[in-house]
Amino acid sequence: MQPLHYRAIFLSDIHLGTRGAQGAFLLDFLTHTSSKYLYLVGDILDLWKMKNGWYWPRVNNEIVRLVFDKAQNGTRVIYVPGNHDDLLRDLAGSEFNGIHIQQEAIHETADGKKMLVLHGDEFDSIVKHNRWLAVVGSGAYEALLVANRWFNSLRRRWGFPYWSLSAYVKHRVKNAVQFISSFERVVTLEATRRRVDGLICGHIHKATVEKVGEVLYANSGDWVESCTALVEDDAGDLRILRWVDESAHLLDQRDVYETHRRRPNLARADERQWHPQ
Ligand SMILES: [Mn+2]
Repeated sequence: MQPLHYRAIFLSDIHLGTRGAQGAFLLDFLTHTSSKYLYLVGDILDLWKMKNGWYWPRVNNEIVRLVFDKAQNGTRVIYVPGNHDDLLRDLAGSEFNGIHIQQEAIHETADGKKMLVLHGDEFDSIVKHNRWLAVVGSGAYEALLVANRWFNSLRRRWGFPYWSLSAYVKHRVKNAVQFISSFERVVTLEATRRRVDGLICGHIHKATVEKVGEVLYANSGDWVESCTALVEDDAGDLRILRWVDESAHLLDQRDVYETHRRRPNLARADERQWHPQ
């Protein structure tokens, strides 16, 4: 069966190594999609967690193997490290089995837009009132992610699809909203300064594609709460793909063309594909 094909896929803030990482959904996404370019836009491995409480279920190995597989089979994989995997920044300019590590990248879309790709923590010192960022990575945030996991395992047991409690709470916090809008402003100033058409980043766990003035601002979101990817189609259009919400529909649509066969409910993919041991 053919995977869903995109010209480029951007993923960020997967935080592999933490219990919050939604590895099963990510493996499902990587299995069912292919692309010419795959950008890993930082905080992919959570190396901060290596010091204490490194969490590495078997699904993580499958994810890593699949990414290397793609790199060996025609996908150009570019890894732009973030603040949680900043150790890899020392390796910028190197290549490992087809994975190119770069401090930042310029991605040119099919319709010729020049997009600056970086993680986004570069702006932390500029963005004021970043109280939300203090929450990200703190005990309160971890607690929220734990609650989110319990909440969703109950939902799953009762047959409801995945729903991000922590993302919901975050968007209700006024500080977070203020922080996100000032982050977006700073990002777009940087794009103007660098004379690019737009900027692609992660870091704040808030996926979006929007025009801010003349600048196209895109954020690939995260895989600890929202399970989002930024994708570019062959025309050069960028959009956010919310895998948990859209995968069943996208794969169904494809199957109507290909095999006329319905697929099982992907909201249960994590139960079907691997069993923690
Ligand atoms: Mn980050």
